[in-house]
Amino acid sequence: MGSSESKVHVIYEDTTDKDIKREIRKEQEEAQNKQRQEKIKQENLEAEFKKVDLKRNKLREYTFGEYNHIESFEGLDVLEFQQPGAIKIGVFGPAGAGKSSFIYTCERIINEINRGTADVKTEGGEGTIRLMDYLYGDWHYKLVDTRGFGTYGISELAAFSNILFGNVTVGNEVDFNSDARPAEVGEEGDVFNWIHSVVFVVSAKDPRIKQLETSLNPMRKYLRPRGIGTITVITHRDQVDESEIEDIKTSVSAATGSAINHTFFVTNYTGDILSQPPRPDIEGITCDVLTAALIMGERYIRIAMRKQQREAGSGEAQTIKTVNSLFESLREKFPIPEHKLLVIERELEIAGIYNAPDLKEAWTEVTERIEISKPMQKYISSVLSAN
Ligand SMILES: Nc1nc2c(ncn2[C@@H]2O[C@H](COP(=O)(O)OP(=O)(O)OP(=O)(O)O)[C@@H](O)[C@H]2O)c(=O)[nH]1
Ligand SMILES: [Mg+2]
Repeated sequence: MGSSESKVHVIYEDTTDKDIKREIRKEQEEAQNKQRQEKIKQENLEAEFKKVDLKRNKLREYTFGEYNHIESFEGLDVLEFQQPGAIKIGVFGPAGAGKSSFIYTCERIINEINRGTADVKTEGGEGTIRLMDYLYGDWHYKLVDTRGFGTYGISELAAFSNILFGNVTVGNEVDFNSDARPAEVGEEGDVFNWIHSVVFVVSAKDPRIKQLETSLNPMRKYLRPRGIGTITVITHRDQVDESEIEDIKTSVSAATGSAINHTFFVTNYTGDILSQPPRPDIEGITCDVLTAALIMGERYIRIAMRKQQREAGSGEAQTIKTVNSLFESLREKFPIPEHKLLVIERELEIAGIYNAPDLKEAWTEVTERIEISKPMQKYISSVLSAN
């Protein structure tokens, strides 16, 4: 072998120590990362709870008239609404939809108690039969739990209307088989005893959800001419896929007649999760529902009291003109294409304005916020001043 052949020296370095150190560093970094993420998660959760607390406190300190310009109630005796439990939020919907669970959830949030008192259906149980009110406290509103709809026939419509106008008193059974008829215009009595805000509750898992638009037709037809706007709560969000949410919302909002921004998708607190810590997602949205219901309630009380004031002045029953019928009379007078008015009607609905008195009162604000051409503004204000 030639001398050109050189020996290769392989030096073995003991890297065990280095590897261990690297491993330790990696573990430390991972632990720090995890800690940082936990901290961010905790901070986010605290921020969410702070937001919920603001909403909750606002609801606990709420006094009647706060959500509308108080001047818009001028000349109306609203003093009796400024006391605990005065504004009644009625909770209606199909049997087993989650009405009582929604109330139970509200009780947990507003009253901050660990166990709500609402009568939630248990396995094999019968569900709610009697009209009951909940949410006792200093708050100026309460929630009224009702019996679930099943047949949507005339007797259920009659019971619905009699609850709305205070003819079924708390503690009494809701009779779905009586031959009573729905309360007619002029038969409604004292506004103070009415239900002032209607919340429809529908389960996203209701097997009859597709038929609901037809089933609820009589209720929608009853509410519309009376100028009663509604809020909708879709329950069981925990049991549907995120991708289905928008479609369900659209079809349920068409069924109940609530505007899309008055349609809320919720998960209720139910028996199983009671022992779990409070959830800001559940609490935030539930507070939003109650706030929307109070806004609608105030408006309804205002138009109902104004209507009764006019009736007392004129000595005859008056009907409330809806935005839809107002626009129909506009089209009879002027050659306006229907679609142009439909767009405005939809915008007004989103703003929670369903009837002529509301539109009249909010008119300046409406012209500032909704795009309506000058000639169209003139047409609308001409029919408004005639109403
Ligand atoms: N997973 C889940 N279950 C719910 C939700 N809301 C209600 N439930 C369950 O649905 C069932 C019916 O709920 P209730 O609150 O009694 O329904 P209801 O509308 O008051 O029923 P009736 O009084 O019979 O008309 C109960 O077993 C609840 O635990 C929800 O958001 N998610
Ligand atoms: Mg119930």
